[in-house]
Order: sequence, then structure tokens, then C-alpha cells
Amino acid sequence: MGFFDKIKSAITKTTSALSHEIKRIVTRSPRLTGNSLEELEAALLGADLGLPMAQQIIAAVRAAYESQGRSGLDVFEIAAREVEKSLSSVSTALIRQTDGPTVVSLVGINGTGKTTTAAKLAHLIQGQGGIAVLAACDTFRAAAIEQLKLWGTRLNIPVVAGAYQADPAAVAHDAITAALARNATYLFIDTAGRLHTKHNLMQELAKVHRVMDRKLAGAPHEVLLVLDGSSGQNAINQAREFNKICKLTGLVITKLDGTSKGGVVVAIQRELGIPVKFIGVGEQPDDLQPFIARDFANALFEIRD
Ligand SMILES: Nc1nc2c(ncn2[C@@H]2O[C@H](COP(=O)(O)OP(=O)(O)O)[C@@H](O)[C@H]2O)c(=O)[nH]1
Ligand SMILES: [Mg+2]
Repeated sequence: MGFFDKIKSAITKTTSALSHEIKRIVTRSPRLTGNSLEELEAALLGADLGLPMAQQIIAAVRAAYESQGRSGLDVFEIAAREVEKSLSSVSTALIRQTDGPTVVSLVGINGTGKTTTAAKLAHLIQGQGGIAVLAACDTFRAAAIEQLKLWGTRLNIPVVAGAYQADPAAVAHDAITAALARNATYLFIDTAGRLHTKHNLMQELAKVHRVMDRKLAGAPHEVLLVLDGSSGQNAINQAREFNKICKLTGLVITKLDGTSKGGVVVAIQRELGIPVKFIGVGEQPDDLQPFIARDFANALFEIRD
């Protein structure tokens, strides 16, 4: 399956609800009255695209209707192009250091998919011929260390782990040493989940990052905030708070396979101006997709290029 088909099948819950609504509204009313445009807006909001994006789409649909009339008006196409336009201004490639390992820190609240995403990313890099190392810096929970070690065994990727309740900064420090020794291209740091509202925990994260930078200048080179795609508006608050503490370089939106609100990807990127770099579409190692704006926009509105 190519990227487009995979993402399309992963976000079916969102697209089928959305398309069904759009079709219903568009086929029922021969003229696009104010009423049907309002319904259209509600459908877009229902998919969590956010008010500014929904309004932009409605304005484009209205403008097209006024200039060309009802015949041949393709609401799906207009919406997809507006979404693509609003998404494609930022680079979504994973940062790559040319000298030494690229250190990627995965941050976020509990349960969003940090550990799984770290493993998936390491697997992706390894599949591309790179050398990946994983670091278990979530030392708050013994189970978290075990979880990453299991992934390491399953995917054949070395995992640097400290003891339960060890200082996460010390584990990160050791992991950089190990990554350098192994000539790794990427080191993925799995950090403990923390609520963005807990000041102490957020300061601890800042410290972990400072220690990395002292060990390897510029590290972490990439800080990815992992967000649960079904958490809606709250995801935006999380991103704002995390961005204050550690400059986020990208977002990973997970669990898009389980929600009908996949449009949140658009709302989040639009609101924050931080690129969505990957989307999580399942629990298996391959269920992580690099984010491609055009494909996502087309999949969202069930358009085939
Ligand atoms: N369906 C689905 N489940 C996911 C995805 N990413 C993570 N999960 C699941 O979400 C749960 C929490 O993931 P975990 O990586 O432990 O989250 P963490 O607390 O942020 O480290 C696990 O059961 C994962 O299998 C995804 O993209 N789709
Ligand atoms: Mg975890």
C-alpha cells in the first residue's frame, strides 16, 4: 500500500463521516443557500478542522459558487485545495545532522504514544539503512523501561536504559555516549509523560534537554511533541505549554485510526505553525506515516490524485 492508500484507510472514520455529511448537504440543496453553507461549516467543525480552516473553506466555496454557479462546483476539491494550501508552507522532513547522531526527544503527556512512536521511528530509520539507538528516559515507571526494551528486542534496536527512578538526564547523557560509540545516525529519547500544567515536571524536561546539549552541542536537534489525535482542542493547549519549555521542532499526531476527528491535524498545525512531521495510524511498527500535506488533504476529502 502506498502512502496515500494507507493514510486514506487509516483516517476512514474521519473521511466517511465528513464525506457523508458533505454529500448529503450538497446533493440535497440545488442552491448553496446560507443554510447549507452553515451546515457545511458544522460538518467541517465536526471533523475538528477548527473554525478558521472551516471558515476559509466556506469562503472559497461561496466565491466559487458566485463566480461559476452550481454546475460543476466540486466542494470536495475546493476544500482539499484549501486544506493543502494551509498545510504545505512548512517542511515536514525529520531533521538530520550530517556530523554525528541526530538526537530526537519525544515529549508529551501520558499515553499519547511517545514510546510507541520512538520505536516506530527507530524502525523507520533502520529500514532506510540508518543506525538507530533508543533511550529509555521514562524512569518514573518500571513498566515504561520494560516496554521500550521489548520494542528493542522485537525490532533489533539497541536500547540504553537506566534503573527505575534513575535520573532521566543521566540516562540521556549515557545514551548520547552510546550513540556516538555506535556511530548511530539517530538517537530517539523516550521521555516520561508529564502534564503540561505541572511546573516541576516541565522544568525537569528542560533540564534533561540542557544536559543533552552539554554532552553534544545542539542536542536534542529535534523535539517532537506527541499528541493524541482524539484529544481535540486540548492538544493545542499542550503544544503551547510544551513549546514554552522546549522549543518544539515538530509534532506527531497519533491514533488517527481511531477517531472521526482527524481534521485536528489541520487545526493544530494552523494554530501553532509547528509542522506535523508524522502521523500515527495504528499500533504496529510500520503504522507511522511521514506527513505529506497534499496526500492528507486529498485523503481527508476522498479525492484521488
Ligand atoms: N490505534 C493506535 N494506537 C496507538 C498509536 N500510537 C500509540 N498507540 C497505543 O497507545 C497506547 C499508549 O502508547 P504509549 O506509546 O505507551 O504512550 P506513552 O505513554 O506516550 O509512551 C499503547 O497501547 C499504544 O499501542 C496509534 O497511532 N494508533
Ligand atoms: Mg511511554
